[in-house]
Amino acid sequence: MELQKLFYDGKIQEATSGNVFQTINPATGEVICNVQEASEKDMELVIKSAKAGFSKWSSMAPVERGRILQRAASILRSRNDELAALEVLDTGKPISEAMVVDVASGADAIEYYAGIAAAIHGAYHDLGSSFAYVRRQPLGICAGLGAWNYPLQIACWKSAPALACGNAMIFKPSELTPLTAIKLAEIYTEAGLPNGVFNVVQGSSKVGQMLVSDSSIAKISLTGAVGTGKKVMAAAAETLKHVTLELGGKSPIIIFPDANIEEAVNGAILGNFYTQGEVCSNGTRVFVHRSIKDAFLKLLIEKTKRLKIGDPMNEETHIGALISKEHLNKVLSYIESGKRDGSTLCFGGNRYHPKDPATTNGFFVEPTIFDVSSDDDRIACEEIFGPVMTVLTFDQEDEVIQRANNSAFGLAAGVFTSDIKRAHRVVNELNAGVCWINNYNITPVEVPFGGFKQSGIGRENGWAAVHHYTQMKTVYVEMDKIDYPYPG
Ligand code: TXE
Repeated sequence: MELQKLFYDGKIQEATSGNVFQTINPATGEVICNVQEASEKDMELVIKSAKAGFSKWSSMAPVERGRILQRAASILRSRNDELAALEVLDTGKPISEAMVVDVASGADAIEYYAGIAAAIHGAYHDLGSSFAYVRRQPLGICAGLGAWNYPLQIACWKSAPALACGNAMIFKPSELTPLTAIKLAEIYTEAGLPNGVFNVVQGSSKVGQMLVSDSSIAKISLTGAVGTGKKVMAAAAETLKHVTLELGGKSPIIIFPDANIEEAVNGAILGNFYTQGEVCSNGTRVFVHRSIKDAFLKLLIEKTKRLKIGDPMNEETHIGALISKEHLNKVLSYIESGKRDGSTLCFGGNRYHPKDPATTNGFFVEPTIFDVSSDDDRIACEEIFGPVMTVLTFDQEDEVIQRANNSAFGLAAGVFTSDIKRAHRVVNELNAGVCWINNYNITPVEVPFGGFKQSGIGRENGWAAVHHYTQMKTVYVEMDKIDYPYPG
């Protein structure tokens, strides 16, 4: 694949840093291509382009902005298969997922915010002899910092509301998955987006830091690790930027005795092994009531045995490759710590080498299930970000709520029960930004997504994102006269 570059002023541009980095195919361990890293000089040109783009875009009628975004959504959908294959090449995730989730969920977001663009409104306040109105205005140039698990979806989830609200965006994909954000930039341009409104820069955290520290940038939206969120928020304070953070999690799934066990097993598999476990909202602490624990584990292992690991481009594959050798080793080290801590390894627990010579050196690990005896074990507390499920046993409702909430994270939670009162009673007590009852990881763009506590700040999707990508201006209109303010 050809050398990857930057995108600003409506077209592909050479970077001038002289630095290139490689992007690796996780399924084979081979280099896909080189990517140019942006320099400070490049960033100045990108910001200049974004300023020009913002000026044009923010003065356009919102309904026209919506029309351009609608066109972008339909072009994106028309290129689903090509972009899904490219995302698989870059991330190692199975094609069976990318074909139905990654591009489609990005297009859904662009389509949803295209419809909202002309509906963004303020308020009118009758003050008697005078009146006031409140209007929502764009922030200016917003920066998106992407993670590597859903590169194209993240680029869409950040750019769609930003652009619908009249902002310009500079997006930096993760250095581990640089390939699809540029395609989105080309699609936006083809749809009629003015030059400079959506720009893509490539590089590591060094380039991310250039964005966070630049005073021309009004807002940062990050998806990434908790540690990164803290660094970005601290650095953004220097120029008092708006910040939204989508960070990690170690979310609970709670399965009560009256749950449909097969559906609970399906939910636990969906919430732990889909995208080989590289999903921030995964329910990796599965609390199962003691009375159904054996039946749950038996069916879970039976279904997990059927999962096929291997070449992500094979439509039969369920478990693809982890993003990098380093990440594979991180996940394997957690598995080893689980074995050392005395948890019972019920299934998996090893690196996997497909027989196919093309993928035998890929970064594969078996879907792994631990029956954990202590909530304090590392594998039951820390985000592993791989296909490693910890199963914990509980007896009482108030006990499991306390244990589920006993985490620095608060991203998501799942509750499986057929008792509707219990479902809402428990969800009411869970400290999590997104909760699912009798399902898991379903994230329609219409509803907000984001976490409590260390899992982040702010929300993506839904109308909530409009509040994060606009600022309110109050206008007071005097219809009478103004008197001299002092007596006499
Ligand atoms: O995130 P990183 P990565 C978590 C998960 C995973 C970890 C690493 O725990 O193990 O994040 O994933 C840029 N200033 N999630 O590498 O390292 C960086 O270049 C400015 C959860 O994706 O946090 C990248 O573009 N920018 C997540 C982006 O920030 C900086 C999904 C994220 O990088 C920066 C994926 C800095 N100081 C991983 N440091 C989710 N919530 O879905 C890094 N970056």
